[in-house]
Parts: sequence; structure tokens; C-alpha cells
Amino acid sequence: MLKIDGQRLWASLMEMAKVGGTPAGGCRRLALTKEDAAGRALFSQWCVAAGMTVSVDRIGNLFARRAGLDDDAPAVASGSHLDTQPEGGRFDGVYGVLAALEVVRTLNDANIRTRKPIEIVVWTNEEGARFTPAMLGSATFTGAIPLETALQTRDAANVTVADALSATGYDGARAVPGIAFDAYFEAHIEQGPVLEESGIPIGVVTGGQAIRWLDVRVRGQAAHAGTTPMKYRRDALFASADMASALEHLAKDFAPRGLVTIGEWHIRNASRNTIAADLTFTVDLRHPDDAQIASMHALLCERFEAIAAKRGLSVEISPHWISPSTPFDPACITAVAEAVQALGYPNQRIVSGAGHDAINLAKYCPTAMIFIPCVDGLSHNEAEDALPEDVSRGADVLLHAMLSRAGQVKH
Ligand code: HGY
Ligand code: MN
Ligand code: MN
Repeated sequence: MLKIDGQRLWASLMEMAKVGGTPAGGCRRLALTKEDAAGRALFSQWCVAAGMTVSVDRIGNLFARRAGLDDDAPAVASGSHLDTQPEGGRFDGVYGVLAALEVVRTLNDANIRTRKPIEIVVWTNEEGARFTPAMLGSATFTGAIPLETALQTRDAANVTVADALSATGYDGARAVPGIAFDAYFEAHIEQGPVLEESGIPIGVVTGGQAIRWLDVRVRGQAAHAGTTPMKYRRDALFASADMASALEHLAKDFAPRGLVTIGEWHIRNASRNTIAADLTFTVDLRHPDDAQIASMHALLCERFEAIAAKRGLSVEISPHWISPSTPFDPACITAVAEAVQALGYPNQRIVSGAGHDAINLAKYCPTAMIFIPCVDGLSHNEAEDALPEDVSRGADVLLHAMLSRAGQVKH
């Protein structure tokens, strides 16, 4: 059975890891920075060398196209992202992009043409670490976020996406929303421990769990650290600390699938001898079930408001991004499952805990994902790692799932 060239794929991953490489062995390629642009340039070079044509759309999504015999047919697409977390790893996103390139390289070596065209996509700002929400590029491509809204989104330094696109030369011409694909397959590391713990090398992903990002702002009263008795204080920090522990208890109420994270925490005008008066923090809620995450959200508001009232402070909780649980397309899931069967790789069905561009694409065209294990289930960490044999097997499955959809043309 045709297989990809695992050594070539691994070498490309290690080459790409040097772009924005950090001393601790991770990667820092924040969306639309010069490091992200450098990674995209390297990828584009590789695609042109593989005989593909490259184009960019208005929100900076990068497309590499391999013509099909019936070149007007909707393309079978694959891809992921090259942007990383501030201290990201060498596989999150980039694995899906380079596994797709390896599929094309393998088809070229085998002199295989496909009936439908193939497109590889590098989505803009998947991580949501620089601009929010996450998966901004694919949401704009599918029309879920209007282009103007996306272009005017600002990062913490008040730079707009539009400015960052033109600064890096990725303010492309291709229209958004984009033309729907025939199908979209995304390969990705699992970013959790499930596959590794069960010793299973392939995850046939059936969908993505629900995600909610909330912005919380707690306001009290600034006062002198040395003269204000504790009982008179309206301290935004200690109130927020109560809310943080209430949030951790909320996860226990919805264990084991309910997940809560506070990733960002800012005291405005912080000073070590002034009582904190204005504190903002972010909340990331996850649960596979929409009704459950809605109850988590409602209970969180109730409990935070009670804490604020008891302490005489105010709290504002605003939804920043709501992503419902999203099932993938049965026919695409079957294409992945049949590819795995044919290759004889052990596999299991799994729901994605992480958000991916495939979650947006699933609302726009038939979509499915393929997971491989990552070492210790670790991701969004510079120590993120994967085993070469898992990297190869995932790309083999991607190759055959895409081929079954794109149609192999006999010479
Ligand atoms: O937030 C997520 O799950 C993804 O890593 N952007
Ligand atoms: Mn990712
Ligand atoms: Mn990620």
C-alpha cells in the first residue's frame, strides 16, 4: 500500500521548527509576526518546489493548489496552522500543514494524478494567542466572522489584523468567504493523553467539543496598602482570587469532562502599595455537551456575582467567543476510518478537546480530522513532542483519506 516518506516529513518538521525556534526547543511564531511570515515563506517555497501554485486571501489564509484532472471540481483540502502559542511546540498546527505537503510530495513521487484538485491551507491566527478569537482566519473564510470585523481586530499592542497583514505582506487578494471545498481533512496531534495512555496510534476524530471564552472585569476601590484596615477594603485582587477558586470548584461540579482555565490576569495600574481596584481575567470553558457548558456558564455568573456582592465590588462577565460542540461529517469520518483499516493501524474514535480550524470548516463543507498521540499528552508547551512513527502513520492515513475523496486517476 502506498505510504508517505516519513523521514522527509520529519526533516521538514525539524526544519520548520527552526523558524521562531526558542532556546528551550519550542517555537514562537505568533500570528502575522515576522517569524510567522518566515514560516509561511518556507512552506510556500516547498509547495512551489512540489509543483503547486500559491495564493493568499484577504485575511491572509495561504493556499497551495495541486491541479486535478477535473480542475473545476471543488478541491479536496487539508492543512492547519503555522502560528504558535507564545511558548509553543514543534507540532501543534505545523504537523497538519506539513503532513498535507507530504501527501502531495508522495503523490508526485508516485506520479499519481487526482480527479479533483488538492489544496493545502495555512489558516491565519488559529491560536488566538495574539488576536482573538482563535481560528480567526478559517472563521472569516467560512463567513462566520465578517471580513471587516476580522481586519479591525486588535492585539494587546493595539495593532489591527489589517496592519499586521500588510506589514507581513499577507494582505492577499483572494476573496472571502472562500469557495467551499469538496472536503477538508486536518491531521493534528491530540494535545491530550488519551491516545498515548491507550497505546493507540490513530484517533478518528468525530467532532469538537464546545468552547466558551469569557472576559471578566472586577472593580473595587484603590486605597493605601498601609493605612486601610482590611475590613474597609474593596480589593479586586482578593475578590478575583475567590472567583478563581470558585471556578476550579465549578470544574469539579462538572467533572470529568468540564474544563476551566484562567490564562490571562491583568491588574490595571498595578502598584505594590496600592490595593488593586481594577482587574481583568479571561475564562476558557470546555465541555463536549452544549447544555452542560451553558449550565457551567450560568453557574459561573451566579457564583462570581455573589462573591462580588458579598465584598462590595462589581463584576462584569462578557462572552468573548462561543463555539458550540461540532460533529464532523459521517462520510469523511468513514473515509478516515477506512484508510486506517486498510493500513491496519490500531485506532479509536475521539472527540477533540482542542479547537481547530476544522471546527469552522465543519460548518462549511464535509470535514473530519485525524489525531496522532503526543508525548505525555503535552501541548502549548515548548517540550511538546511526538514519535516519528506516529507522525508517519498519521500522514499515511491522511494520504488515503484524501485519495479516496479526490479520486485517483489511472494512467
Ligand atoms: O484553543 C484551542 O483549543 C486551540 O489550541 N486554538
Ligand atoms: Mn492547533
Ligand atoms: Mn494550539
